[in-house]
Amino acid sequence: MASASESFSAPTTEKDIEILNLLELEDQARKVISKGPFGYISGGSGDELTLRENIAGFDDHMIVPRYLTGLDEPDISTELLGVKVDAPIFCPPMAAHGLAHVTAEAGSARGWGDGGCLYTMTTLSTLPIEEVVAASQKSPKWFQLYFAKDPGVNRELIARAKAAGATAIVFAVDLERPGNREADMRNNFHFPSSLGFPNVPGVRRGESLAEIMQVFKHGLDWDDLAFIREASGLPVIVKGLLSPADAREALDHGAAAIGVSNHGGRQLDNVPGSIVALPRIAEAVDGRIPIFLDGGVRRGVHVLEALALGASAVGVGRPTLYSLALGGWRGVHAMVEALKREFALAMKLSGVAKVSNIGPDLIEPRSPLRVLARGRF
Ligand code: LAC
Repeated sequence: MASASESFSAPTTEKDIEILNLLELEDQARKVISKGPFGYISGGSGDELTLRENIAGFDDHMIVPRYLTGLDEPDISTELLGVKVDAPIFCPPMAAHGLAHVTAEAGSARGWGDGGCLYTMTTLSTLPIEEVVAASQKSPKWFQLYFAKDPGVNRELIARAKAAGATAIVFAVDLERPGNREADMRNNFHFPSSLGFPNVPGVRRGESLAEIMQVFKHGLDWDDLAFIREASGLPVIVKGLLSPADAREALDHGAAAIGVSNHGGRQLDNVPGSIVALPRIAEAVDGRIPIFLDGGVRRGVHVLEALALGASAVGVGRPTLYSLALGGWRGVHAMVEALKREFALAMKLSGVAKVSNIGPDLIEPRSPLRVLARGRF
């Protein structure tokens, strides 16, 4: 289709990378990922208000540390829906890792798995579910489902994910059609025809995301959650919620967890940053089921803040693809370890011994005037 897609080649480097912080990975990755794919990965929708708010929203709270607690080394391990992990960070669902590196999802899953963390396999991965799992036996896995029009396809995908060891299904509810992504329009971005989406019959090579999404159901409703629960027998995380009312609906319809997310600022623009939406959702859920959050997590203190506001763990999306592009699985592993180190340091310096001790008493809101004064709005 688009001529740019025909000349596509993904980075191949496999090496440890030096990471000062996760924010800097984007500029480094821009130099090695082709223009169209980089625009697709990094871009948000519309004016990218939500894309920016995802990170900036973390400024709205301050951490209030405690001292003389006798704490030496904090324990950063935790449990996600019954699965033990080394840290409350995970790889959230993202499509087409093959845009960032030749090893694609196999590289990302291995990097996260070697870091002792959970990886989310996806419907729109550029490798089959089974190959992703084979490359990363160590890591626990969830499977993200885009709900196909054909129920047989959904059953088949769920069965394969279960056979591959997925312990939960992530039902992504916020992308029946792509948001207003101007970078993709400017670049006339279509997925390169050298990359396929082997998990989903009916998705052709060289298509745009809007074309691909024709395979999936438009007009999703709560019955579709019931279908997934019944077909999988697994806990289902309803991902993409920003409204407390939807969180209550999800609870009523048997969701095992809520994924607070605005799809990386790629869907509707000018919705709240994930961390901004979290407190009201946490209030609605009131501890009955876990809440996971993704969007804008770049710092150890961000992880701490999200957990203090009610999340059980946080997904770290774009930095996964950037570190994959820069160093393959070794790059991803380095990124995961860097964030674990920052998070452990944040726990240590705020006097928190274990993840389950992180609570609302650890933070306080920054005054709205201070936030305004920095020109955020
Ligand atoms: C995205 C999808 C496919 O491009 O998750 O945001």
